Amino acid sequence: MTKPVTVAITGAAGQICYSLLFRLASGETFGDRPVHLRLLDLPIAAVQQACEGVAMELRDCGYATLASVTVHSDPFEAFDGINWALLVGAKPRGAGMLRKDLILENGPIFTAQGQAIARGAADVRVLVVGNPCNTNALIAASNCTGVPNERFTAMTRLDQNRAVAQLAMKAGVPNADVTGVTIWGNHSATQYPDFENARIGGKPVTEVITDLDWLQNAFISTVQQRGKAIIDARGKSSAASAANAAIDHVKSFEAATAPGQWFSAAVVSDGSYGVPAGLICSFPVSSDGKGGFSIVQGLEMSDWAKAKLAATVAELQEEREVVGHLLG
Ligand code: NAX
Repeated sequence: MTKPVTVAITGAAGQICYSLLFRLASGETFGDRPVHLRLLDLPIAAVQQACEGVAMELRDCGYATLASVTVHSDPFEAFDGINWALLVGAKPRGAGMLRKDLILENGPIFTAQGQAIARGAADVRVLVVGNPCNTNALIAASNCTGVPNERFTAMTRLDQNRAVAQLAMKAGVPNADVTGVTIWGNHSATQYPDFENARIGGKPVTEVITDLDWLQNAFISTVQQRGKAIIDARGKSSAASAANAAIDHVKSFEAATAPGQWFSAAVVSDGSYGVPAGLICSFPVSSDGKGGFSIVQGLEMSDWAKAKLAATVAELQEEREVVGHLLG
């Protein structure tokens, strides 16, 4: 019999989770493994009731792979014995709110959840989606005694998927032809989407898209600003595409990465590419499919690209200073 997987998801009453939970339960993410879902959200009656409604709908799908779904307001209860924690829940950035204020507002959520994961879960992997996700992952990891920092990751897969789509559209090819796209740094407007190491139909991107000005300017800023563009167009932040990226992230860590390929995820730096050790920074990552992963080494970067990486790493360092008092 295949081994069950227990997944806790925070922010379960929110809009990303409404697109995410069904794809965790359906077999799409974990194959034929029975899935136990723990839905965690705030201890507010209306919020808990909304979670119960989502749980009812999950049951109503009749998925062969959904073993159980439970609703929680206590993180210690929700994180007990889990295999994956998907930390989606956070307060959204309000109008006129500075990034620093958002960091200080959401940081404490991740100190408490880090402590709860430490108490409950010996064999857990964590994906932080709630923003600012890199720094929130750093806070959770540093408050989670006994769980290695390597188990904490943050989501830049949506940025990677956005970059793939932009390159494919510009080149007039299917998305599947675009490979080797890396998002470096922070999931923020300073992120660096790397086209220098990406390929289209097996050729370097710069051989297929010869407009270097477009690559260095319009392409990068479109990916960096895509979240805002979605809010402007839809009146709400990305939800289905964010859920899709979270599924991609989990699947990529669960599977063995094909030789010579990689995916983007924010993971704890070991000093690779000059990124200070300990920062949760987006890198090219390769998974061994057995719970281990490595930062892919040896990608070449022009001086122009190195400056882009330095800028986004500087922002991560500033964020680490802002939350210094929350780091355990
Ligand atoms: P919603 O506002 O729809 O839902 C958030 C949910 O989190 C709410 O149900 C709220 O009650 C819950 N919540 C708040 N504090 C909590 C806590 N301490 N414990 C448990 N639940 C808690 O937001 P949604 O659109 O679902 O977005 C969730 C987060 O994802 C936001 O922080 C957002 O900024 C972030 N995003 C991250 C992305 C990424 O690529 N890393 C992209 C999409 C999205 O912007």
